[in-house]
Amino acid sequence: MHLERAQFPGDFVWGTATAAYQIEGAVREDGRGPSIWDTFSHTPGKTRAGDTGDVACDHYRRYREDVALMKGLGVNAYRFSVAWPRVFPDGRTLNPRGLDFYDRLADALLEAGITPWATLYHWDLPQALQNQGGWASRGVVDAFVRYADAVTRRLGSRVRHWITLNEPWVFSFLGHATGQHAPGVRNVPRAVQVTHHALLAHGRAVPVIRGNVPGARVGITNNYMPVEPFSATPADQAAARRLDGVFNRWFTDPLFGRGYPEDTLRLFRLGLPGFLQGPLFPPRVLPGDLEAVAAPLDFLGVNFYTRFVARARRGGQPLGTEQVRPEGEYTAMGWEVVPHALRDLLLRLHRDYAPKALLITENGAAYPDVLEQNTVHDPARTRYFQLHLAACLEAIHAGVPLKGYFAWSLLDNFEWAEGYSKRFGLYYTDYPTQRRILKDSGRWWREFLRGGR
Ligand code: GBH
Repeated sequence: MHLERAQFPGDFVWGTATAAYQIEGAVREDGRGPSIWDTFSHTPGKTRAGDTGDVACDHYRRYREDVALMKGLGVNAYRFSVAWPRVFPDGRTLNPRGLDFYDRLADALLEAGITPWATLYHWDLPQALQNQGGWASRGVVDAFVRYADAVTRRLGSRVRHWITLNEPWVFSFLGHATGQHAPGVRNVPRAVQVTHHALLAHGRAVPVIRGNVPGARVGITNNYMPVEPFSATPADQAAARRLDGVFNRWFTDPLFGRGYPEDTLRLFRLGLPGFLQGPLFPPRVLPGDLEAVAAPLDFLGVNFYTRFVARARRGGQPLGTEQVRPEGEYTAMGWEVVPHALRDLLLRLHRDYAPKALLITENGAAYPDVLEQNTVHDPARTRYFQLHLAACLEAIHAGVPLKGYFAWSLLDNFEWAEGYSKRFGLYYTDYPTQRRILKDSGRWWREFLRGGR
């Protein structure tokens, strides 16, 4: 495949991404308090093989080495997340030592010529706040704003790029409806309230961040799952439209001033047989909330991994909806490889919402990597990146203001409920020794990024 860096705009943002709980370890260092992921991963039966983030990639101690790895790859940006429980260990008392780490990290990145992009929340809520109701309680909004304020005051002179939340769909529904993620709550009827608190926390934090950071660039990252109908029948098209509301529009319409989509609101009241057993309560939205959620964004962050093919459940209840898994290529996560869905998604977000800028804040794939003779041959991952970068180029040529791409992930790490069994890294992490070994796909990235320079 002919793909060159020079085909992309000269000021394109090229980065890798990680998240605090997935890589840092050092869970008791420098006054850090427990997060809901510490509690969840230490609860028997919640993660594969009982894996936890206690040590992870030991990045908290090895961050200098990891910055050097990024420099070696030739990226010009790095997306990381700040661990809320390092900053507010008990949920309300500021712990400056927790911020010292991100201070050192930011300096190390800048020194290496790498622009830091910080995510404030990548799923590690302080356990103390969970004990007060967590995302299900409206009090979380003020707690998040205080946290965002503290972090951006401290880092704002050096970190200009801020992402408030990572994937509110995931932590709302997997955390509070299916219980596959922390805090492991299975309360489908109340899960929609969580989505509103998340979006409200985001919206209220945006002006606070702008106030603290000269020349701030502020956005949010959603996971997007384009939904395609299994067939052209009206029933399957309606099924796809239903899930598109639940996955995508619910988390995007309100950001762009349209409030919550009516059809999805109606659907929540009825429930989606085969998907979310209803009824789900509509969110309690107070006057002023929707205006706050719609705070103007500098960019919309897109995490893309796969699509969803939907069809109406045959002979079932009227709103029955189910997933179809077409023949094709799948990753080790069981996610279908469908690059055209990324191009279509970018075109659609541009057409329907016209954000000032779009960035791919995560894209990548897990494959069953094997370390042999100090290398990992992972041609499928290289191809995954190439195909998705080609899809990005098509979108750019069609006029989409796509400004950057972050590969998930810099190195193999704690893959949430899947523990260490799934590897997404450009570097292989040898957990017993904490050695990082560049995979073939990482080599490909290095050559790609070197070209056109
Ligand atoms: C991201 O979430 C996270 O931000 C990151 O921390 C994580 O390590 C990374 O992805 C890899 O998992 O089974 O066909 O229904 C990913 C969000 C949501 C993407 C669910 C795939 C389900 C696909 N995911 N989705 S399917």
